[in-house]
Amino acid sequence: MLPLTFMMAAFAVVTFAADQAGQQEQVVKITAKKFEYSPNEIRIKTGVPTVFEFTSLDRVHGFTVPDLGGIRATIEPGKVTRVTILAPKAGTYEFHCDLFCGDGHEGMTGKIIVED
Ligand SMILES: [Cu+2]
Repeated sequence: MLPLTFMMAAFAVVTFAADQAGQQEQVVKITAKKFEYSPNEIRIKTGVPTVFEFTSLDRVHGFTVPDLGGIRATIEPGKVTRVTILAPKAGTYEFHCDLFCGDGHEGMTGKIIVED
């Protein structure tokens, strides 16, 4: 009878620590459709440029963040619309659709939560 051999496997858990000083641009993909953005709550860091990549699943929608210098974009179906967000300070910044897209348009909102 052959002795049983047990092999011990060691699993190394590799953690990637975010390097605050050398942070790369972040990309957040967001879809827009009547009458919501998904996700509609986005967390970013102060001072880290974050590219929002929008696609529309139905029609033309808008995107604006009044408290971040009035940054805005028009999101057209069939293409990717990129907007770079750079928040100078922590806080919660509301965004909304600024192109009328039908009944329910008023509720097409979201927020950007900026943390240090
Ligand atoms: Cu709208």
